[in-house]
Amino acid sequence: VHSGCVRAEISYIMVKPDGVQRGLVGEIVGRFERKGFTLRGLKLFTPGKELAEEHYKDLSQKPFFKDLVDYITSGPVVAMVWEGDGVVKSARKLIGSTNPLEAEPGTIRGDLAVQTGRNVVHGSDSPENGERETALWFGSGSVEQWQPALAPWLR
Ligand code: FUP
Repeated sequence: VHSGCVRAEISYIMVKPDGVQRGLVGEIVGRFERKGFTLRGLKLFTPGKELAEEHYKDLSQKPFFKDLVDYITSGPVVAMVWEGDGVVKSARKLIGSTNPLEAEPGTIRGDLAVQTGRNVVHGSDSPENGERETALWFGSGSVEQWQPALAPWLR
């Protein structure tokens, strides 16, 4: 339960270009909906190099950085913001390990992916990065504020 000025936790979740190309958007969105998180923002577009580099700036020294940026900018992604108590950690569990071969069955990557470099979905790794990435992809203050019209015990 959140009172007026307390900001709920948000995570930036993205269906990567391989997920969009493979027609997995509905499957992935559905898992977050069924879990019970609240969708705050969603858009489909092809990100530019600058945006992808900023998003993955912590990995800029890694040998796979260029391939990663090429992959993320290769076609449309579905950028989303999901809100809820503990959403960052829970989303990481729903997504599964970075290497899909090590991801548990039942997770998105465990069920739907094979290669680390084509692991279909991104999820923020901390609440701070949830805020940072949301501001980066959606602009600060641009996500929708709404409450599901269901009674809390039905969410
Ligand atoms: P994750 O938080 O699970 O998305 O993983 P990281 O932030 O460590 O990595 C971000 C992305 O870099 C991964 F989704 C895929 C890519 N990557 C590689 O291509 N090779 C690696 O060895 C590690 C990550």
